Amino acid sequence: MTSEEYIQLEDTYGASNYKPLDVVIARAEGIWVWDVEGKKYLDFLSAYSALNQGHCHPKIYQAMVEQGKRVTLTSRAFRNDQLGSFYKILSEISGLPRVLPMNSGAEAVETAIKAVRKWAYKIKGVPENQAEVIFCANNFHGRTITIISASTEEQYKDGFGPLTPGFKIIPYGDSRALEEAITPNTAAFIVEPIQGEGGIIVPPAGYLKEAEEICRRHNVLLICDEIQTGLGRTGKMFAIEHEQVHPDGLTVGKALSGGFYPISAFLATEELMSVFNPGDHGSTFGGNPLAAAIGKAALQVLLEENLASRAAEMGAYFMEKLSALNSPHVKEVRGKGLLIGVELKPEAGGARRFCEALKDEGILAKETHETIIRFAPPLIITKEDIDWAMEGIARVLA
Ligand code: IF1
Repeated sequence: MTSEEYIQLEDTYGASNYKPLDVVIARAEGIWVWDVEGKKYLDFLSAYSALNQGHCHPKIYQAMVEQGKRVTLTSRAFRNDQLGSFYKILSEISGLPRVLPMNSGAEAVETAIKAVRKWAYKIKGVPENQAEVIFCANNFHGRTITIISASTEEQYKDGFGPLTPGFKIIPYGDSRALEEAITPNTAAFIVEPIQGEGGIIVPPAGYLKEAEEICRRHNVLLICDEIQTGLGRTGKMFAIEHEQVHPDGLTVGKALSGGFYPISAFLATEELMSVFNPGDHGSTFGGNPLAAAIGKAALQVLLEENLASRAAEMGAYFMEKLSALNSPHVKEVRGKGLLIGVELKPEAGGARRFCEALKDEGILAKETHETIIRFAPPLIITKEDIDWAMEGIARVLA
């Protein structure tokens, strides 16, 4: 079958909830993917940062196959021999003592929202059903009805009401706005260290640290959503490390499995996680032994290959090259590590057509918010790979 035939088949049966680039990927390895005609592309999206280790990493694959022969699913009604060691490595790298394993990022965020609300009622003493959670404008934390209730993107909410109450929205990067939004009923502030979908928005230096101090002062929990910024992407294992921020809770997902399997988790302090009693919360696949084995291997690869510091080095190199282009279409190059956004000027006609042109150069990148091209390759990318890509990027941005 040709790409066109695959597209036709997909469009005959599928819901049209995405508008993908028309590249039909049949094989992937490391930073490269091949379409059904055998054309090769460099993957600058990494499935929105779920492939920090690169496509089909052999070590993670090996762990999946080995565990897949032993036992894949026990449910949490029973125990298994993989979960405890997965908890341990995740707790050690995050510095948080307790782990609640889930599957998708949204489920980890939902877990965090449940935890902070219950903490407000049972520990802070907020009156029942009065807990408030503060989010930032332009946030992205997932697609469930509760999570989109905190979104400022109209399209994400349109037609899905009635929405979940109890959320307040403040501008991103403004710690005074945070302090002003806090009331005696505030349970938590949930924030991305860098806004991904929002357009790779890096907050002012010191913002997260100020937010941490304000939350501590007002007995409000700080939850950082590191589902996209975590696991090496911004040049540290977690983006909060850039400012030595210590949140009460953290959500992780995406690269937690190296792209092999949906794995996410909510990590928290003893006090916050203590709100969950047996039977309060869970999921059929949450904490399954196959996920745990894959997750352990995915984390070991990050550590053994020093992917966080590689992201810092390669990201600095790549951003310097992008800025040096001095493209007439580019308004700003921003980001941290290998989470990079190139914002185009309004008169450039939108990022989509640049992404189409990049595809013809063998480069897969995705636009966000109309005018921004996101560049987030696997963290294993080398300077030679970047130099190769820069030739095509330079032609398109010229
Ligand atoms: C889509 C965006 C990125 C996330 C953060 C939680 C989640 C995500 C910071 C939920 C997921 C994905 C969702 C995917 C595209 C992608 C995305 F464009 F939607 F916003 F990365 F920026 N917190 N982001 O980035 O995790 O439930 O998806 O596992 O919905 O199109 P999930």
